[in-house]
Amino acid sequence: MSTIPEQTRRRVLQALGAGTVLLAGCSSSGSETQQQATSTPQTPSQNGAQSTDVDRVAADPTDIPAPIDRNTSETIEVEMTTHEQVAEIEPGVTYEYMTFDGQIPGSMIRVRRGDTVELTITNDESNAMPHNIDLHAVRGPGGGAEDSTVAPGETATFRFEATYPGAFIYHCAVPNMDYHISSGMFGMILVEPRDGLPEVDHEFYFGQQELYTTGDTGEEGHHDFDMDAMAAEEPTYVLINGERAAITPNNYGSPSIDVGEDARVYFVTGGPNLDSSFHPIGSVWDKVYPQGAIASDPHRFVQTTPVQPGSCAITTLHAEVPGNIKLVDHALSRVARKGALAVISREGEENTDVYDPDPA
Ligand SMILES: [Cu+2]
Repeated sequence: MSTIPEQTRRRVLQALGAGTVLLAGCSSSGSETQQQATSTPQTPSQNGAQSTDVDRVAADPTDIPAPIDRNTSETIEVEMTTHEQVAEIEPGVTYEYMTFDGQIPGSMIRVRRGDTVELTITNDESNAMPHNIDLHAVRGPGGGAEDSTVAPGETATFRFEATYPGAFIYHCAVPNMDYHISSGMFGMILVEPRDGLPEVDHEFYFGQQELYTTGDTGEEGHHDFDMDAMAAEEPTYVLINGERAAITPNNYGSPSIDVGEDARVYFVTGGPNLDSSFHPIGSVWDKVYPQGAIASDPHRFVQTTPVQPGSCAITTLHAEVPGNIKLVDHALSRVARKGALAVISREGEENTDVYDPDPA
């Protein structure tokens, strides 16, 4: 079985030649970093949940940069930090996640077409593994990955011009990238068109990934990563924002919009392997920009839009009646059994022309 993180880490580090290849071209002190990169991580207990490093890895779907309101190009400095942190997938079930900026999906980067982005990535010194970042908004080797690989404690910077608009995934791209993405290392960079996006009342940000663990779904205790389950593409969990039903009224709460308002939803699928069949139960996507291709005309009145691993969608919905909208992967066993659920609530007066729950 190739399931124990310690073994995995050793293999990753071995494969990468951590302390030699990794350190070439990086800016911080080599010997210190090598020591950290090859140190033995804590061996997790198989019999009980671990103590958590953080209470939450689920990104707040409303915590995104404001729409861009300028008509000139700028140089945007972006700083990101990678983390390896134990948190709960659901109550009583712990896992050692990997994240950009401690959240899943990672912090949204928002720039304007023509901007220059100076991206600095720091691998937190408490980590055990190397990380990097590949952004699909980058024309360059590995989407930046080749020049951003950092061992624990190191920092790297590269610069690129956002030459084309759209919503693009970014993800870790070290050799075991599928393991890192499954563990949470993905997010979105939004490159707005020069003229910006149409105004909406609300914007929300969600991301889906599937997690492959040694435990069964819901089995209390600490779960390690399961390479064999990943190779078979049989996940234990399918998650929106990194935890089971994280953004729902019974968990961290749901964002709400009023009847009459529009919301734009940015959605990124990390995978590493499964498509999302992204559907709003109780509504429709009034507009969809498939694959986040905002330079094209949107599709109209779409029920379910596929969002493949390594891709995004930009969708909008209009609230005409009150009540919850459940955001799901319409491969519904992933919702009923594996956790892929988020909620946007609609508040306001009934509109019985559109929907009458109790006609006389
Ligand atoms: Cu990584």
